[in-house]
Amino acid sequence: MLVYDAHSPAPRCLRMFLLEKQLQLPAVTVDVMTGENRQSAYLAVNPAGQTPALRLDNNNILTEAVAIAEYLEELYPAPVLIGSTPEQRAQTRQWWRRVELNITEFIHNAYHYAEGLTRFESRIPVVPEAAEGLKRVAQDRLRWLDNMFGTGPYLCGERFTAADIWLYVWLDFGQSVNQPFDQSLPNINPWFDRVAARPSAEQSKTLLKT
Ligand SMILES: N[C@@H](CCC(=O)N[C@@H](CS)C(=O)NCC(=O)O)C(=O)O
Repeated sequence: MLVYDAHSPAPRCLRMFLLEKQLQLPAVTVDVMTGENRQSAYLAVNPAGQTPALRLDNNNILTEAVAIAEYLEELYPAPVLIGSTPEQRAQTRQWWRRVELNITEFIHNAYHYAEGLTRFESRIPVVPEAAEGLKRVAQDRLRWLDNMFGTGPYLCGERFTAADIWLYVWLDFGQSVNQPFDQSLPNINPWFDRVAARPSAEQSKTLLKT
């Protein structure tokens, strides 16, 4: 297998997932800053032009960090990051979807339309006038998530899962691009510090070894 890695949040989600899985996979780095991912060589890997991607041993390519994580969990079930029973897996996916559909996608698009505009306007359709609204929705939905947070310590209770990884990485990214989250949220704040204290949080800032 070969990971197409990059200095960006979706690849960092995968890196943190791999670290928690204690999995070391060969990797190459794609320079998303200069747009290497939008050139023909990488488009032949992923026609969507996005990172991360995973080349399988049969040369087929998987994209979408969530799909790659699901694939790796099936190949390497332990340590468990999605679930070891149908109910656990469904629970993780429930929180994962709440996180992606309501929060991280909004953070991501708001970034494309505001702080990342000059980089992205030549790559994707951009709607600068939507940026402030998207930022507000992400913050509102984070409050909504905070209200639904159970007794913790993680989104799925006692289990640390991929849903925690995704939310953590994107909130951390948000803080670096003028989308800080509300530091008074009673559940998300201690949860964020708890996840930040995991070695994989710091280590995932570093690109995979090539
Ligand atoms: N939904 C995709 C998003 C992939 C994505 O947007 N990747 C970004 C980095 S976070 C990227 O490659 N951006 C560079 C570009 O779009 O040109 C996933 O989770 O894998």
